[in-house]
Amino acid sequence: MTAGVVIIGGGGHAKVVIESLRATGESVAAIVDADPTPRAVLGVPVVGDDLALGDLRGQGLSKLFVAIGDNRLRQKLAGKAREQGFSLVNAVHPSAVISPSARLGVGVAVMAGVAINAKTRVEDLAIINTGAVVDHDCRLGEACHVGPASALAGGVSVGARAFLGVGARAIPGVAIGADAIVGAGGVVVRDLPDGVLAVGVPARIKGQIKGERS
Ligand code: JB2
Repeated sequence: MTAGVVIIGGGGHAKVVIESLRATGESVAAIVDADPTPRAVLGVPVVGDDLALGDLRGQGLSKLFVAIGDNRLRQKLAGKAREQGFSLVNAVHPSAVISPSARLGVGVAVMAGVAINAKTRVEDLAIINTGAVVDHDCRLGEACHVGPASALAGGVSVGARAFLGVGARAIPGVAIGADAIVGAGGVVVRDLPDGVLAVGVPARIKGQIKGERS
């Protein structure tokens, strides 16, 4: 077993990632999950927990994707995988439309039906979820998550590990801080500081997210 992508995490996000990878002709070799109970996820064997990564690397597997929705945990696990010599691949569904002038980092998930427009930059480990629209000149920070059917107008910036819930929107040029959360359907019309929870239309700050989530 020397070909194929190793997946960290065997939950809901992994299912979508596995099908995106397969849709581009990539094979998926194995999953490691905190619950190492032997099983298969969409036909991919769960071979152990994160301690199994060393063996998989030893078998010659080198490509890896962290399919964990929690932004901070995804970032942490990606760092550990890189230390073990894995290279992070992207999972970009073939139905996504990505501008030739957009730039993607590594470990990025771009799900079915996404549009990413000119000169947008997507940093490592970001998730652009199903049907999201990201217009021109946006900057999506490391390990952020733009939820399903979200829409960002031109020039929006999203901080590292920020999370936009399903159907969230942002008007042109606003900046959403690192670790901020925008609730489902929220419409961001002015800048949001780091670490706040904002909900509603227009999105209003409801509080500060305390401590590290992982
Ligand atoms: O440290 C870990 C670890 N912690 C949790 N290492 C590894 N290898 N696996 C870990 N896990 C595993 O991640 C859990 O045992 C579980 O199997 C999986 C998380 O699955 P869950 O379905 O709860 O969440 P998800 O991250 O796959 O999906 C979330 O994020 C997506 C973006 C959900 O909110 C989805 O609805 C969402 N689409």
